[in-house]
Amino acid sequence: MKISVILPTYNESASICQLIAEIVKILSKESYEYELIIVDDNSPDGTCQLILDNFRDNPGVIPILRTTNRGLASAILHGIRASSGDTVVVMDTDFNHPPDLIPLLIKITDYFEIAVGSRYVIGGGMETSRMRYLGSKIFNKFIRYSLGVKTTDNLSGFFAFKKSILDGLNLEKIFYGYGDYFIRFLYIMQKKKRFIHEIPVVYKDRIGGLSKTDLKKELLLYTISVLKIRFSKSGFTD
Ligand SMILES: Nc1nc2c(ncn2[C@@H]2O[C@H](COP(=O)(O)OP(=O)(O)OP(=O)(O)O)[C@@H](O)[C@H]2O)c(=O)[nH]1
Ligand SMILES: [Mg+2]
Repeated sequence: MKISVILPTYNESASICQLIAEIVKILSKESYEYELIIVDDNSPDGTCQLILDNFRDNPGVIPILRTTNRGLASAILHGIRASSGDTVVVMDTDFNHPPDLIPLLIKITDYFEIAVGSRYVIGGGMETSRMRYLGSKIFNKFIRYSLGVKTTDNLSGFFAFKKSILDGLNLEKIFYGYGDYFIRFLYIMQKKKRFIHEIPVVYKDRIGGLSKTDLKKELLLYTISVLKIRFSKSGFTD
């Protein structure tokens, strides 16, 4: 089994080298064949060059520099398409998503097709402000009830899956925008009756650099995304 870890970056020079080093250590310890695909959207802070300078000797660390496109979801899709593993892990690159949970997510994909790190199952949480946690929790309930999905964290973005589940899907219809791609991904996978298992994750605070998330803008974008799925004639599954 080969693992492909997809790491989207925009101005993550403060944490990316530490993150890559930790993931390499974790996957090597588990004796997995692996590749880390970092998709950088030409970060002005030189994230991509920093990776080249530090990991040139490791063929399993593959930075991709995108200069014509920008955006979280399309970067993830770009990484998935460039990957050669049969199990894919997707995560943020600022330590919000704790890398030590990667082996558990991978193990779960032996039994379920998709493993998701959730802040809203027992044991999960967020180290950030209580307001942000509560706001996100309430919004996730809105997603669940609007779309009739069982998953509790539809904005997680920390997940692992068998790549074969993407076969035959129109991925451009899912992987666009920002964190809302994950709402579409989980919705379509549940419509297709894929086996999904959520494990508790406590989001850490980013360890450096600046947030790319504009909460008000994302809230509006995510609400529109949910309503589009809810009211699409085909139920978004064709
Ligand atoms: N390639 C690429 N990655 C992006 C882009 N925007 C954000 N990212 C990455 O997506 C992840 C999530 O972005 P963050 O800024 O951490 O968003 P957030 O987690 O909501 O905000 P924080 O609470 O500050 O961590 C990070 O790993 C970013 O580097 C983009 O346009 N292109
Ligand atoms: Mg973050």
